Amino acid sequence: MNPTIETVTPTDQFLHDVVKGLSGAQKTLPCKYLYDECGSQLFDKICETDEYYPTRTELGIMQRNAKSIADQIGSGVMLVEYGSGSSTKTRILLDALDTPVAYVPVDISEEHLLKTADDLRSAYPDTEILPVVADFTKPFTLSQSEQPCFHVALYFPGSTIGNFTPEEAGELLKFMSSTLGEKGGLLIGIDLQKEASIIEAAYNDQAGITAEFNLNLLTRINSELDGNFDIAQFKHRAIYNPSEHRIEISIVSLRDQQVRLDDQEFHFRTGESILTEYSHKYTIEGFTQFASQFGFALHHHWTDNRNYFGLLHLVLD
Ligand code: AVI
Repeated sequence: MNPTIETVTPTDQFLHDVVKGLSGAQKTLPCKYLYDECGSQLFDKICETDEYYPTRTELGIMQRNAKSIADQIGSGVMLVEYGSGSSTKTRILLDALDTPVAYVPVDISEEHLLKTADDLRSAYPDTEILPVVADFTKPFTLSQSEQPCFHVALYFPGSTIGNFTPEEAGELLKFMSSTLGEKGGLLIGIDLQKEASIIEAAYNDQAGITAEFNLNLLTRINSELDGNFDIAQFKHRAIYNPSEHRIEISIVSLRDQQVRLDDQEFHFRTGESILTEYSHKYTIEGFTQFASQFGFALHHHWTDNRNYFGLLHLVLD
């Protein structure tokens, strides 16, 4: 007799994570679920708002320093990107690098990944494009390039590391250091600490796109998990916590209410929050110190004239 193989579908996993998150004393929802198709489109719109400075600041750093960044990375590299959403920045890098052997985008979203890979294949015929469908926070196998590659450069732009708690970020750095060979390096973007009002404005844009992005998580729960959140009875909140150096993004209940999900009821008090995302802000020195615990040393860094954003090239010590 065949053994029963139990598979956990993405919907089962989503339901499990949502129920677990809403059952704690502080309700939470994992930020990775913010990015369904609608959420990803809203995120792209956030990046275009006047207030959200990180994307355009990082892009400016890449454009102004492409040659110097490419020189630091060196020739004949296999460039591995964690996430594949930033093809504008990737192209700046691929254009500047000396004979990159392969480009390996790693992303959980297969459709988006394969589309990006196809576009890059036509634009860079001399570089092998080897997409990997995987959750980069878990161990995965790197594809082998046909040509010999001298070293691996991990590219983690967008200050996505800031969305991880320090414990999770440490796990990821540990895992990255085990992926890199001796001569490899990590090129990582981090959002830098600055006046709280500038950070808060970036996560509370006037046009309300960040609010829409955040509340879309409830819409997603309603449609995919048959929930009955009344979206109009919740609001977006983003506050900077100066002692933890992070923006804390939540969804706040506007009244006392019950929500049904699957066969369970969840109660919300007026003013009760669901924490949906952290976005940590670092200093160059603080992040360097943090990364040193996992064997990395700062090789070079680039920033903008306002010191809003940092791009760090770290190598294994
Ligand atoms: C993807 N990540 C780096 C964004 C950030 O700034 O932390 C996510 C975001 N959430 C709301 N606005 C932007």
